[in-house]
Amino acid sequence: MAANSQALNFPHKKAPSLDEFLNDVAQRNPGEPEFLQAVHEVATDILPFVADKPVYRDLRILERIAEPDRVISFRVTWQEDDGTVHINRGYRVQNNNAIGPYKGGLRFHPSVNQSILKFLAYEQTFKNALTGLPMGGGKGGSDFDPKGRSDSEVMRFCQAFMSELVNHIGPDCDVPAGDIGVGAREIGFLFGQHKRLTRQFQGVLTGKGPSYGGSLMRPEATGFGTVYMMDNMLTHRNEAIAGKICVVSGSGNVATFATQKINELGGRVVTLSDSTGYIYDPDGIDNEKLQWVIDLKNNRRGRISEYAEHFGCSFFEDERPWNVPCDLAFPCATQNEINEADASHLIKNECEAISEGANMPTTPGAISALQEAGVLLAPGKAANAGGVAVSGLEMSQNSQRYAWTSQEVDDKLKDIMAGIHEQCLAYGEEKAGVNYARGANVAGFVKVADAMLAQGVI
Ligand code: NDP
Ligand code: 2IT
Repeated sequence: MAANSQALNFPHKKAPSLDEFLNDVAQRNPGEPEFLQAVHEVATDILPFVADKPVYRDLRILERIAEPDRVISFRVTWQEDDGTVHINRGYRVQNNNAIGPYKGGLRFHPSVNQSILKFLAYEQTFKNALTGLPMGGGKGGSDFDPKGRSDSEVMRFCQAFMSELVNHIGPDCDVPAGDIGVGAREIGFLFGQHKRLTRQFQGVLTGKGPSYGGSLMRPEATGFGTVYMMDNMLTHRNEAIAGKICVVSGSGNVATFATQKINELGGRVVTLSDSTGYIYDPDGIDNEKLQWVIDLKNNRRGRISEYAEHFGCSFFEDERPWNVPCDLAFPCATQNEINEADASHLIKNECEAISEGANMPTTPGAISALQEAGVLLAPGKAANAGGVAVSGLEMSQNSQRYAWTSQEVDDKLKDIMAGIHEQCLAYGEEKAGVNYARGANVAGFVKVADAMLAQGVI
């Protein structure tokens, strides 16, 4: 095998210890705590795995994935409606394209910086591998805050952002999509500007509207997929979502569609949140109330506290929902939203399982505590992969100049999530139960690593 013969040309190298590896990454990436956190979490599982596999170890596959192929940053200048000039910073991190074109979302949020986008692009590399579709890992975005901006301001920002990004993306090179702060409205403006600049109608973005090449079910895919992952985990132990009390954080794309699918499967969602706090509705957020939330967030662009006023329930300002008693938890807002104190509440309340709709929502200390307590934990790179999976299906449909029905896409999404669950079992089954985090890390790594080996030292 070509990969083995390459390895034979290398002198035997001792695998670095976890500390040596992390010190090296820390020195090369100062001031990037989120990136280091993501690399640490994967390395903890992969270094022992490669220790007796010289073909991966000597060719330094893990070290290569932890150095993005490139990080592009650029100025974005745009004007407010009153003429005020604003300067933001835009980024695209192209982490790894061993198994396909770079693929991953764009995040518009004031917290965005290089560390956050590097962690997201790194995670995306393993996540995309788990889907079984040919997509490499990338992520991008800007510290632009769409909150409180008019549609025309958002449009001008998107046009300015795309005027630079256009130089770095393409349907066979890098295909962005949405993430926090980037939904259907923003994708539409970005697509329009890309088309204007290139004079090409291309599948260069996913999450497009269905009238211009978007896949049916892409809006639903991440939230639905996160619930399918939970369903797979529970089915594996002969249980079901029906009748379970569910705590969901966030109230955006992922949280709302996760809530819809939980309702359909007979669970009861009692919380939603945003950056100002959470609402607790013990009667459950049924589909009628959920439609009200979707309108609040997508059209009126209001705050979740308005739900408590409208439906007469409690709002907890500046708090997160993890101390609410629950059977199942679905963090669907942002990174590091479950810390050790939150984990101890979940454990005390006998939460059984967590499916991460968000990327890296659980801190390392919280992960250890939850795993030790026997709480099932599906990591974001497995549990929220349904979104990018349907993005991959959107790329396939664009290439074929064809559109599948909602049912066809949903069936494929279910199969993909079942396949991800199987891969987690294949590499994560342990005496004490299934370590889904380890299973996802190793399965994702093996796929990317084998492609890198086949393609030589580049
Ligand atoms: P949205 O912008 O639609 O919604 C984000 C939600 O999270 C909002 O309720 C927002 O509240 C809340 N939120 C964002 N930042 C913070 C913060 N710092 N503290 C507290 N709450 C916060 O984004 P998505 O639903 O698309 O994304 C949610 C998560 O899911 C992210 O981690 C994203 O990376 C991940 N994800 C998204 C996918 C997708 O397809 N969209 C795919 C896979 C993962 P507020 O409105 O107040 O800011
Ligand atoms: O984190 C993610 O997987 C996403 N934001 C979706 C990426 C995509 O390309 O659909």
